[in-house]
Amino acid sequence: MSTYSLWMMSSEDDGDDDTDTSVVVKTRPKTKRPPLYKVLLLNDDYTPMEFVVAVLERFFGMNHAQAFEIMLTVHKKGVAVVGVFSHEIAETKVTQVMDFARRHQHPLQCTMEKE
Ligand code: TYC
Repeated sequence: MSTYSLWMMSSEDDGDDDTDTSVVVKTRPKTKRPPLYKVLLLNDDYTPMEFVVAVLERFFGMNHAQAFEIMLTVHKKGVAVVGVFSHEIAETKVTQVMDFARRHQHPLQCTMEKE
């Protein structure tokens, strides 16, 4: 919030202008950026590839080619980061994916972790 602080340089300043050695010093306004969270998609043996592609298109705004590529990465490596968001948005994405998977009776898992 504060941009400036006032440092009194004279120990015997009686308020007269002639001895006032005050100096204005800049301080850093320490505004911390909120932490970011990775949303991870996990591989399993049962969820159809096309369902995962649809999830990535629907909830992560990927086009079909991007979605297919990320799906294949998860399939081969076991896990991939599918997005990085604020805590609230990441939580929403995880909930949306888990609800969608459950509704379609697929065991797809989606989690989040602090970056
Ligand atoms: N391994 C699944 C299959 O062979 C496909 C799959 C990919 C599942 C990515 C989950 O997050 C996943 N049908």
